Amino acid sequence: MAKRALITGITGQDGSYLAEHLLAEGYQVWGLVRGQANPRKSRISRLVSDLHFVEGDLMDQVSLVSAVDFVQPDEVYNLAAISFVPMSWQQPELTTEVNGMGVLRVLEAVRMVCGLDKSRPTGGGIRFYQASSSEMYGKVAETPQNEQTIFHPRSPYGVAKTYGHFITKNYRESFGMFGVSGILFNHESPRRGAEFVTRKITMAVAEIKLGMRDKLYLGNLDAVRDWGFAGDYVRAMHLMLQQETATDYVVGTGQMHSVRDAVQIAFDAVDLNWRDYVVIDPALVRPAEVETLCADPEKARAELGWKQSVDFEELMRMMVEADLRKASNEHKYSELMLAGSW
Ligand code: NDP
Ligand code: GDR
Repeated sequence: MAKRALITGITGQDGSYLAEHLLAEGYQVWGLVRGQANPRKSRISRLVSDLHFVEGDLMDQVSLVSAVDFVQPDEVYNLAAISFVPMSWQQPELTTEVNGMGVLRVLEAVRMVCGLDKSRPTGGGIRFYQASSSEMYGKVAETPQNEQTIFHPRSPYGVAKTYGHFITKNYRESFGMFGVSGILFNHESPRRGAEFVTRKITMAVAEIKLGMRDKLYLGNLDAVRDWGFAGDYVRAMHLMLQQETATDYVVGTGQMHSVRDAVQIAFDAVDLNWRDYVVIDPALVRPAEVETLCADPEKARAELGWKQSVDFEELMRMMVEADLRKASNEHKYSELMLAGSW
């Protein structure tokens, strides 16, 4: 019998890559989806015939219990979240509800369906993955950051993720649940949301190259991140749930780059000078910035055998190429529309 996986956040960047990976591994893959005719299903449209869907929302405990009970999964991957950090200052309560309390609700759904308690310390059969984040480190105490580094989150997003992280650990310690948190550093792809800095840059570069616009507005160019490819990171999520013991892992490349480096690589890829196009907009600077993040992924490498297959330059070029193809198709389409030949 094929293993069953339930993915919350399946319509997101990571959900789409994880669904592909688990299908390739022979899983029956279920996605928790919310809302009517969810417009974001486009990321997984080519997989739709291979996937199964169940309705639910991280704000609604009953829907989560019903979903877990209906699917009877072997593995639950909790990827759903409000994931754009600046939004967490505008909607701190909603962010805390979804990214913090939402984790508790999924854990409770798993616990209720399994009837987990101390008399069943192996965890009742459902393994749980929580999408923790390097944003929990925030104002870093040491570089690089590993599983022991102290958290000092700098946004309502980071604070809520820290709650999700510890409640997962607590359910592991309290109920013997097989619950793990992957502390993942930034990972990107051509499917990355348009508001995140790498994709914002690559979309702008493509449109500038095609003459569709002439400026790119950015905030802090000095921020440093450890950026990897999302397709690599979902392999680590899966591997974490295949181990004998549940424990948390840091996943990242161990390489640091600034936003300025990302800009430079992307503009170089189309032979343009970024200084002619980039404008600093102080409104895009965050109330409390995370200046520098860099992973120490040694434990994931040693215990999971995980390593990245795409480096930062390749990643940025891959994204520029994908956005050039996309923008040029849209450009051709609008020219045909204007010429009245469509
Ligand atoms: P995305 O923003 O692309 O996807 C977020 C997903 O969460 C969407 O599928 C969205 O569904 C879903 N969602 C939001 N609110 C709810 C809700 N109330 N109930 C159910 N589903 C909801 O994020 P990513 O794929 O980039 O990230 C996946 C997870 O990993 C997130 O938890 C993120 O915080 C975390 N993370 C991401 C990192 C990264 O660099 N990408 C690094 C570290 C952690 P809908 O389509 O309905 O809006
Ligand atoms: P981050 O990613 O906040 O690290 O969270 P993002 O790409 O939004 O920002 C990275 C850095 O770039 C700086 N920056 C800008 N960012 C955006 N979005 N837009 C700009 O114009 C801009 N200019 C400079 C930011 O200040 C920041 O320092 C991502 C999300 O996927 C989270 O969900 C995840 O938990 C973390 O990565 C790890």
